[in-house]
Amino acid sequence: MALELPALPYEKNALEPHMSANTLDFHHGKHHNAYVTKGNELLADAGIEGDDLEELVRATVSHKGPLFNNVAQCYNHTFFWNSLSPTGGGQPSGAIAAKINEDFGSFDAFRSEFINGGVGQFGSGWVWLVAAGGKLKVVKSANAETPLTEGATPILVCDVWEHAYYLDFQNRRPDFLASFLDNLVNWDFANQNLAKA
Ligand code: MN3
Repeated sequence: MALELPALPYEKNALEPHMSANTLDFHHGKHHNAYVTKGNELLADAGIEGDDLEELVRATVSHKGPLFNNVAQCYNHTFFWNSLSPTGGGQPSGAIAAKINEDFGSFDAFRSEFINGGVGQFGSGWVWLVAAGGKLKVVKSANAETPLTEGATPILVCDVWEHAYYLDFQNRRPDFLASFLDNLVNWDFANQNLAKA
């Protein structure tokens, strides 16, 4: 399969005022699209094929460098768009709510750990909620790195590259992370991923 730019699962202005259509124009239409274009060139050069995006990420991890970076960024961004919802944010419900309480002690403890993880990622990267070894954990990854290749099941992700928030929040990454959790995070998607973990 070739990499493709997926349609956003909501209208471009549907996340306003928390994430602007302008941010999505650049972030989805330019940044993500550039990873698709470059990733397809490098996959063709390397003669690597796969049936789905996760398989391509696993097939390129040993290559490191631009090939893995562009393919993994396609996976990470697609996962990020699905981690957002116009009706998201706030307290979780369902199985993910109980599991967060079990593994972090409380929703507030999880919320602090997730925000601190994103703030503490020096430079570009991602902060994730993952399931690993039967437990939920907050992990961060640098640049294009993804817990998919570390044996963990991704549950949610927030992009903390500056391009994810600079147009809306300028340098205020902590405010962006708080807004992600309070206004946008898609707990239905988290529950779907937890069910597969
Ligand atoms: Mn990004």
